[in-house]
Amino acid sequence: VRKIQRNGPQTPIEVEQPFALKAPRTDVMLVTPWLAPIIWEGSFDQKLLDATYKPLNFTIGMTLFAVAKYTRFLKPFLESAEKHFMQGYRVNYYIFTDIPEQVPRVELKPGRSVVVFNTVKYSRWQEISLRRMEIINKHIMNKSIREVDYLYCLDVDLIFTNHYGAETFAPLVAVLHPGYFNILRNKFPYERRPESQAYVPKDHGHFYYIAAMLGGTLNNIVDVTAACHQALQVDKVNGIEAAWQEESHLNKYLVTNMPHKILSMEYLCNSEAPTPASVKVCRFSTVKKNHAEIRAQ
Ligand code: UD2
Repeated sequence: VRKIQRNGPQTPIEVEQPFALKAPRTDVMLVTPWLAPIIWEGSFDQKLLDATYKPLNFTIGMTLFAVAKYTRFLKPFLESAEKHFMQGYRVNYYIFTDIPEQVPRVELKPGRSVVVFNTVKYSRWQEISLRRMEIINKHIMNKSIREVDYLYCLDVDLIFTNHYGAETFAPLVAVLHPGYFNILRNKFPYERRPESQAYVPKDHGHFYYIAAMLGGTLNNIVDVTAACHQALQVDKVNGIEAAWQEESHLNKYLVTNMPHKILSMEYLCNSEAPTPASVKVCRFSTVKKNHAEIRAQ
């Protein structure tokens, strides 16, 4: 894993002057109690970030699972990513599928590539998302995924609708769940049975994160996927499945291993619910789907 240095831009660029006594936004939380930034439109300067990070020539990895009928989401997903995701950076899309012949040919910009890995189709749809942690971990450990500076692990039934770039870089980054950003933590859908490894007591936790996106450096992704995989295995042996499968285990992990950066709901908009007033720009949105029709039987 390459050492990531954060330099300033090589030549000074003109940006609006920030003032210590003037918050760029006053309607939302911009920094957590453990001092991690929360990313919202208006809280960052894209030009300044790109001038800082583009010279470092980063390669960004992305894992995507498209098993059984979910291969149909690949084309719109990749086409939208080519328009909005990490423009001007090198990107490797790592696609895990049981039907490699259904991976579409999408025109990619220079420096961007698709790598396809075969994966098996588990009989239960829950098993497909549950196994992602294990499979991603294995592919980093056996070096099938390497030489990426940041890795993003994403659901495939989504599309990019706006800029999604360097403002999301962090050792470990997670996204606020669009359904639970403004409720008391005792109402978060954490796993509440103490018998599960994903158990979170009602008075614990800070935010509820969505499992459709997890990002970070390879060593951080190795740690989180290993911890979740191990917890999932213990639950399996004990005959218990957490309420929201790997999302419950991810949330449990993030209660104590707090992310270094949090992305607001701009980075995961629910296209089937009204957009909250605080969301000025939707960058990554769910795609309408018929769960019963599409899930593996
Ligand atoms: C939610 C979460 C998801 C995961 C899941 C666990 C959102 C937007 N996503 O998604 O991250 O926590 O709950 O229950 O809230 N997949 C396949 N083939 C299948 C089934 C799933 O490839 O037959 C993959 C695919 O990449 C998909 C992902 O697994 O995007 C998550 O599965 P889902 O989209 O069916 O689950 P969903 O929408 O309930």
